[in-house]
Order: sequence, then C-alpha cells, then structure tokens
Amino acid sequence: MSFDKTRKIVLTGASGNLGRFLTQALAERYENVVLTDIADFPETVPANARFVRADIADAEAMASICEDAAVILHFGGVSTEKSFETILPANIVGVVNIFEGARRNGARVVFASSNHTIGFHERSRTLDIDTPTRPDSFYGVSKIFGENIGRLYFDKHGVESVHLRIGSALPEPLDKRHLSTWLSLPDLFGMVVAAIEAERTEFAVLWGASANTRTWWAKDDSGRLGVRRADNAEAFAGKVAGPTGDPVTERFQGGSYCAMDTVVR
Ligand code: 15L
Repeated sequence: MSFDKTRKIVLTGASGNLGRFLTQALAERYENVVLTDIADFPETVPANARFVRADIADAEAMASICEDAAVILHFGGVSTEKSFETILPANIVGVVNIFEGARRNGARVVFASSNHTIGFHERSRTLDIDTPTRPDSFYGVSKIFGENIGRLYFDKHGVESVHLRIGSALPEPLDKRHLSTWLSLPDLFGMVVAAIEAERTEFAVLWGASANTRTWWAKDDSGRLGVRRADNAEAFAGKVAGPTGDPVTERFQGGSYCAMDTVVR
C-alpha cells in the first residue's frame, strides 16, 4: 500500500540548513507538513506546510505538535560539538520528547543521527552498522543516545524508526574527508522519502552518505528500505581542499571533532 500523502509529517529543526532544504522538498511531495524550530523560519513557509515555533526540550509543546502525526522527521537540536550543558536539553531531553510523541500517536521517527557516533574509528577501517560505536564528542554521544532510544522504543513499544548516520550533507564536498563522507542533498531526500514511505521499517540504520568511491561505510539497512544513492563525491575530487595537516584530524573518520580537546596523540 502506498503512503497517503495527506497524512501529517512533522519536521523538527526546520529553520536549520538541512531543515530548510527538506522543507521545500517535502512540501512539494506531501500535503500536510508541520515545521518546528526554536528559531523563526527564515523563509516564506511553502503551501502544504505551517510553522510552529517551539523548543524541543518543552515536552508539552512537542506533545501538541506531534498529535496525529504519521511520521516525525527529527532534525532539531544541537548539530555540532558543544558543552554538555547545551547538549543535554536539546539532544537528550529533546529526542525523548520526540519518541514519546511518536509512541502516543503510533508515528514513525526518522532521526538525523551522525557519523560522529563512530568518529574515533580509524580511516583505514570499513564499518558496518553493527560495528561498535566510538563517539568523538558529547554531540556524538548524544546521537548514540538517540539511536538507542529508538532501539528501546521499538523493542518496548513497537515504535518504528530510521536512523540516518549523516556524514557531511552539503551541496558539494569541500575537502578531502568529504570525498568519503559526502551526502548530496538529493540523496538525503531520497533516504527521507524511503524512510517515510517504506511499508515497514522496524528499527533501521542507514549510512547517510552518497555512493562515494572512497567510502568508509558498508552494509546497512538500505536494501530492505529500498534506498538508492545516485551521487558520488569522486566527481569533485579535482577541486576539494587537501589534508588539514593535523595528524589526529587526518587519522580518524570524525576528522576535526577528534582533535577538539584531544590530549592523547
Ligand atoms: C555533523 O554531524 C555535523 O552536523 C556537521 O556540521 C558536520 O560536522 C558533519 O557532521 C561532518 O562530520 O562533516
């Protein structure tokens, strides 16, 4: 059975870079998109969408926004390394509020996880989704927490979720690391559509990267979700910036996140 495009889709983090891209793409395909963010939406809200300003750490506000949702795309929260005090409400309390909203409404969650869940693996290794995590930051730990809340809510409550371990989602790769980690915006949208429309996902994890020749990431749940990647960072190999010169940054998959505050070299 195909996905009913009139069903409610919630997008958190709508005012951020990926949120704004997804907003336009979602509103062209679906008819009932509810956008939310702690910051005002900086563009005209498209037809088929409406914007509600709210803090994802506010449980009551999230409960109301998630009411009757079929799918919650959780792209909100802190998207880079910050102090634990900053990460805690945005990424820990926030993701629990989202899964609670999903549980109450029988919704599916699509979670913007990150490659910083595995950042301290060396670049010489190819990882599967069942390779143990190796976070490179409080931010990476918070994304592992979100994935594990997804695991718990599926096993305990039957809430389905798809976790996109996003590499570097950008219009174009900018540096050598991105030749391995790049996720084109059309490939991101393809993954989001597959995650929304798959008949059944259960608990799923996808590497959020395009079909890059220099990938560090192998087996994931793409096959059973019907995900296809069209782009390859190699097309940009001639124009990206070279290595940074920092040995820690260059050694590990998480790049500069591994070098922040690092005393063991
Ligand atoms: C991420 O998770 C961040 O949100 C983004 O700002 C980049 O740092 C990206 O990872 C990356 O690793 O390139």
